[in-house]
Amino acid sequence: MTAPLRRSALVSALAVTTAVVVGGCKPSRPYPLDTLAPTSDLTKAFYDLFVEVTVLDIIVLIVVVAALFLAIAFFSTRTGAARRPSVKHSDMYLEMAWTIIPALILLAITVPTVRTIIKTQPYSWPKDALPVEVIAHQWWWEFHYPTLGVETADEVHIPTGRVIHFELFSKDVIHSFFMPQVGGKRDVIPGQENQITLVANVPGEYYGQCTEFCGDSHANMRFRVFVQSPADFQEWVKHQLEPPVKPTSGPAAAGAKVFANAPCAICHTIRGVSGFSKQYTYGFRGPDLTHFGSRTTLAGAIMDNTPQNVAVWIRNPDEVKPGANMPTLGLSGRELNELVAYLEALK
Ligand code: HEC
Ligand SMILES: [Cu+2]
Repeated sequence: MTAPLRRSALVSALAVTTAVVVGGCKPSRPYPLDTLAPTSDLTKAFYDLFVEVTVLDIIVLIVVVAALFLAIAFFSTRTGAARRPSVKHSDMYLEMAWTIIPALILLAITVPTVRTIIKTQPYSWPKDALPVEVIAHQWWWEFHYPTLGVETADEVHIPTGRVIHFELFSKDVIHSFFMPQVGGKRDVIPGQENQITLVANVPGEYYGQCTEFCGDSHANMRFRVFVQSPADFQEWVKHQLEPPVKPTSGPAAAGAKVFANAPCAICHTIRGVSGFSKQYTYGFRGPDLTHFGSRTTLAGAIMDNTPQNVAVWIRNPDEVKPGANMPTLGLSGRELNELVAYLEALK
């Protein structure tokens, strides 16, 4: 009698250890691409589903492992004389049991899964939702706010507590829009409009990343999401709508001239100063630079926006980001420094 008792103690110890290890897997913050730290209704719905299914999985695991250990404990050969298993052609009850039980488990997973799928579809959105157009390019993200007249790149700002309606378009190949803590992931497909609706709840700076392999610099196609209080968001919009800074003296003013004379202007819009012109660029356009200096990152959020990094980028974009669709224009020395001073002045 003591042997099975010791064995059942071992079984319970194993079950408890498993539960503790699995339960302890939730990492501490901050991990920027962590999907277990939801900050919107959308990511919360995914997270809840994940927890529900994981709990069910653990219950199944415990039952199966316990049955296995009990079988080992009670049916192993003890005397050395091999016991032959009974031979049966079939067992209707056993077969029914192993068909019905898995069916019930699958049903238990299906119900919350389908509920989450329905809950996270952008079937309808309220009239006061904020539309944000997301245009994916190899390898950067363009953001338009059609109702606000704002245009920016690689850094999207959204207010808390309001339905955001992302409309996803691609200029070239299939990309995927993913903000692990805020929302997504949804494919961005040329010739088709996909959508995401969500309400963000927690102000902060979050990471985004293209998650569909889209060419050489796929891994360099990142972005940032700034979730702001409605008042801070209004402030940002107001600033973005202001005309660009026009420096009148110093290196920045000289840089404005370099910008106008170099081919930068045919790909980059600076509102009221330059505009993208398709005929020279074979359709490649670059990010709107009207308020470039107010962005914290550049080139698909792969570098911090510092004068040094901007100079490195302009000197040779391809070296920073293999395959980048911005040409190397051979600028260096004073011209380059003036150009950088101008771009950074575009706060
Ligand atoms: C043929 C079009 C083209 C020309 C000409 C061009 N660029 Fe670009 N530029 C791009 C593209 C495309 C990107 C985005 C690259 C990426 O991130 O993959 C870019 C990105 C940038 C960025 C980073 C912007 C951001 O928000 O991430 C800066 C700054 C920039 N260009 C400055 C310049 C300057 C200065 C010149 C002129 C010396 C210039 N560009 C000429 C196409 C062009
Ligand atoms: Cu991509």
